[in-house]
Amino acid sequence: MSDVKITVPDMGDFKDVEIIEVLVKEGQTIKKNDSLITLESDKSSVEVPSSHSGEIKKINVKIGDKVNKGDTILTINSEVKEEKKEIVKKKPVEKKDKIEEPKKLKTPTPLPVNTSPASTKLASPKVRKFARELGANVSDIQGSQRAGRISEEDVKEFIKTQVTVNQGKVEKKEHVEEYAHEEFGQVELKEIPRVKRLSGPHLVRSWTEIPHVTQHEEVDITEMEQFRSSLYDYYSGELIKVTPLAFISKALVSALKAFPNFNASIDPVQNKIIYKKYFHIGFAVDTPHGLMVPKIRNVDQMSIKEIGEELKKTSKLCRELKIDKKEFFGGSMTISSLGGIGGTFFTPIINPPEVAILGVGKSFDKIVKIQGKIVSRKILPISLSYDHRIIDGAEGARFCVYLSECLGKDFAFKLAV
Ligand code: CAO
Repeated sequence: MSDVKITVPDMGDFKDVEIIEVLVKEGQTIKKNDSLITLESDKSSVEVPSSHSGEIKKINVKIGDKVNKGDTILTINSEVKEEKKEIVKKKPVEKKDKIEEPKKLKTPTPLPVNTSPASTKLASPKVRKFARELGANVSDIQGSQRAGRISEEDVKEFIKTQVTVNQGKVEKKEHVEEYAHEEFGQVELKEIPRVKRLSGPHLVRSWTEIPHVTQHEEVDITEMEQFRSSLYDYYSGELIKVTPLAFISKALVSALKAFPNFNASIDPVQNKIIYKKYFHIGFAVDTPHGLMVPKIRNVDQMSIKEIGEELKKTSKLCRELKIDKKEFFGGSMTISSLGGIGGTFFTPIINPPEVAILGVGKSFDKIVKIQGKIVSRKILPISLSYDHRIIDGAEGARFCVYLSECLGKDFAFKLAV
């Protein structure tokens, strides 16, 4: 066993390339050719493979670092004392919608390197080839396997969403504007940010494959808001700042316990419903890089204060691009809260494989008549979208009513359960 430094290989004209993904962790045992990091220049993406097998002792780089040839990526405790020096080649693929065959390289390339935006996705060479043959870009495909790996089935499903069958012929849907935008005035062309590029096809799939129903509700949160603004730390006497989202998360867990169909996923292969026994809530986080939806695990076991802290911590990790990719998977249901920004009702798009999503707007004061008296109440607008294949309208309405009760005047009793 000896320590081996794995360095950034010669990548031709790649200079100061940014690391967009670190695909391994310290302590992890890796095999030769396992991908270590993904580099992205303005032309292409490259996965750098390991030249040795062994256990990772130290990772010297992080997402966002800019690296050059010879920079140390990591040190591994290798079983093999001397292996062939790593030579990594670049097979840049232009960032186009269509995947093109990589150009022939001038120098021999002993290690396989995945390149192009597609390489940021996990998929076997066979699946990549299959996708290429069908004219699909694997970077557009959502993987259903462990860690988001793409299977042949995922490629087929993706193709189904991209084509229409016309008299037996398969045609790719491509809309071309009748007039170019420039014909109407000055325009500017920019790259679509990476996170948006990745989430776009996922949203299209959800919107086109899932029959969405959205139910809107005005929830009276007057008492909950009075309580929230009066939260003080027992020992320090300081005001505890928790946003309504922490209470809403807790209420959502109660509703998920009462309505298990909402904490479920459809298994299209076995044609069955998977009921989840855990309560991992996803949160839509607005970041400069685009929308991300990390999960907060086991929310049922957390206090409102803990949920508030976890929300802050997780959204910070997203905004700094330090969140682990796995945290975007394995959720029960998602909350998309625009309450900190403004607006009332909207149509949130379900985040598959989940079957429902809760949209939250900004609370407002409303004059209402209660028991013959005109009073002002604090109202929270919510919008619940659900998959009509497994949740029917009556259940959707009952879920909203239940959720409203959990946030209503008896919230303290309801949430304590
Ligand atoms: N009604 C009224 N006020 C609200 C509110 C609501 N529903 N929700 C939050 N607020 C208040 C908070 O109390 C806080 O007030 P103070 O500054 O006085 O403390 C302020 O708005 C800002 O809250 P926040 O947005 O920073 O915190 P949060 O816990 O509510 O949300 C997070 C955290 C990560 C969800 C949020 O920052 C975010 O990114 N939201 C955007 C989500 C999004 O883009 N969804 C759309 C997805 S579909 O494209």
